[in-house]
Amino acid sequence: MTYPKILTIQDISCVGQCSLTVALPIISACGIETCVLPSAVLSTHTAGFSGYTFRDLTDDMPAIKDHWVKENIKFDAVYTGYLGSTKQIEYVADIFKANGTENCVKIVDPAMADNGKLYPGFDTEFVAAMKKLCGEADYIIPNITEAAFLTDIEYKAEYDRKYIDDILAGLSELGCRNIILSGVSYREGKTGIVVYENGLYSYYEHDKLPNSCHGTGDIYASAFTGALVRGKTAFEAAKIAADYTVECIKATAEEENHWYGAKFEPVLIKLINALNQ
Ligand code: PXL
Repeated sequence: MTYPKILTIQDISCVGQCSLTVALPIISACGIETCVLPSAVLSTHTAGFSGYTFRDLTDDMPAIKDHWVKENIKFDAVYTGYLGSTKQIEYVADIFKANGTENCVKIVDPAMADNGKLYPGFDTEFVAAMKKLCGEADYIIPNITEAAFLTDIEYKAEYDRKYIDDILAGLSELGCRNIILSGVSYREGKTGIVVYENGLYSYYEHDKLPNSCHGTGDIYASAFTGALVRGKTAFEAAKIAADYTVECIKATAEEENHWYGAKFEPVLIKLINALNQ
């Protein structure tokens, strides 16, 4: 990959520092050409705002794909985030096949749930389709809630290593080769990332900050994707993305009223520096 080209498929929440408004700047800052396919346009994200607009772009996807096929446009990596409908998940699988280079890296963030609950608008049919898509991915990046839905294992806020091992086994059964499981905390004041590559477990632990903000999952997945495509190993990419996300949360804690997203912009330079080390 001399000058890699990524396609990222997720919604545009016009306001809210999540999905495409996070993925596009972060992956671009990693020095990678970033193409986008918006899955939906919302006036804001759905976590904490009410009365948001939602324009589903599912029906536009096949024609966009066909145009790219006609123009012989191929992507070295495809990274998916929040998808707007079950049908869209099927279209994404078509894009994996039709628009990926021979060694295209497929990264799926099954962005659909957090804190034990599905996001508004998602149902069991969507979860079933997401299970299939995860089976086709090279890397999946769920949090524990998403992993619990994907494996039909009961969500627990407190757990031990055995619970995590069961989740990893369940995710592997879907067909995922590499699993990046975020928000795994085994002790007070700490949290971390499990990197499970072809059955091998490793763990990067870092401080758990007292404040949390919306959109950090998208920041994490975008930074991971950027670092991976820049040639870092999965573990290095997981570490770089975790350290960057922590910096974003710290930057956000300085302002009380910034509840809807994380201030990822001022600390982008730290991500770039980490990539160049
Ligand atoms: O950050 C995930 C996300 C992305 N897009 C939309 C969302 C959410 C989470 O709530 O609502 C529209």
